[in-house]
Amino acid sequence: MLSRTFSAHILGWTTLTLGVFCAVIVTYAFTGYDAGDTTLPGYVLRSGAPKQVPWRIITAPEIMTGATIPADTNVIFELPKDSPPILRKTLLSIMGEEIRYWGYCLPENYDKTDAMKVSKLPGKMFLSEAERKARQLKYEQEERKRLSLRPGLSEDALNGLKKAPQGTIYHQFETFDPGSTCYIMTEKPLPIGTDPDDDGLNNQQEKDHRTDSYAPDTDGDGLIDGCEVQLRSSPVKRDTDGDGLIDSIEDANSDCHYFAETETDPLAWDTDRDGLPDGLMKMGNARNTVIKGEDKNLNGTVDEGESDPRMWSTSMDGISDGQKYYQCILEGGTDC
Ligand SMILES: [Ca+2]
Ligand SMILES: [Ca+2]
Ligand SMILES: [Ca+2]
Ligand SMILES: [Ca+2]
Repeated sequence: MLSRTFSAHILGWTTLTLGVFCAVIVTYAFTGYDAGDTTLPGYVLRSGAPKQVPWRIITAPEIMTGATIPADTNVIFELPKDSPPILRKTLLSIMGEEIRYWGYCLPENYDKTDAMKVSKLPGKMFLSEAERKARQLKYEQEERKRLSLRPGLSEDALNGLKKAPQGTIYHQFETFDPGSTCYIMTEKPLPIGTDPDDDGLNNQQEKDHRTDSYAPDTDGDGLIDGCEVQLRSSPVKRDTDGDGLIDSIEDANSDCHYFAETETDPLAWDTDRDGLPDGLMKMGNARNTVIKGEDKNLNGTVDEGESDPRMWSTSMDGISDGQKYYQCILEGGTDC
């Protein structure tokens, strides 16, 4: 009985939204930016679509545990009613910077009869960063082509083309409201999910990275999981490159980016390539092991008796810190 009600409910809103989304697609096709040169909504949008594009529904409970949006599929997803509003970059991960996708959301209390009265579609459209870039490029190319047909137009005027006019690139919101129903089409698989521990990784990404979806900093190194994914350090390893400095010491300002001027590289054990590890590391072979490094007390600052892990030659005399270390050893030094 329960399952019958559930299927009826799913079917109900599927049929309802399918109609609307077909309308969206048709409308979309007439904007003239159908990305016809690429795989993205290309075959959905071209009139007389040559290929059958499958449909898939991702339910609110699936979004709560995490799911993967398949590529080249018409996907409808419903956001849980009792979760807080969620940022696009979290709900769909930060992969939109490289992956082209576009979508459309209907508000929670969407009423079909109201929608039919107005010519404008209810709800709003969202585009990934990569999709916006691609549309911008396409716009510029077309504009360039169109203008170059005009005689006497200077190269400067052509180069002056920067921004597509308002209304060409529709990207209308960054935060998804609870209970809304959305459509999405992506060129590559995308992780989707809620983020109960508020660490910037949705629950599917937490599964993919084997992190704890209820612990913001799974490995306890001081950087939250989402930050480590941006930084490309491991969210399950405190010292990703094994140089003795934990990841949050290397990303000193915790902005999730490696800044070469002031920080050491969390993905390289020898940032300045002077032959000495950033922190302290065991080196050598089974017969002869030495512990060496630059930031010997592993605190992220250059103290008395230490060399700078960001400088090949800390004293700037043309001799590398690594060479100085060997000189010190050869001279019988004990604290090199
Ligand atoms: Ca999370
Ligand atoms: Ca961490
Ligand atoms: Ca390092
Ligand atoms: Ca150095």
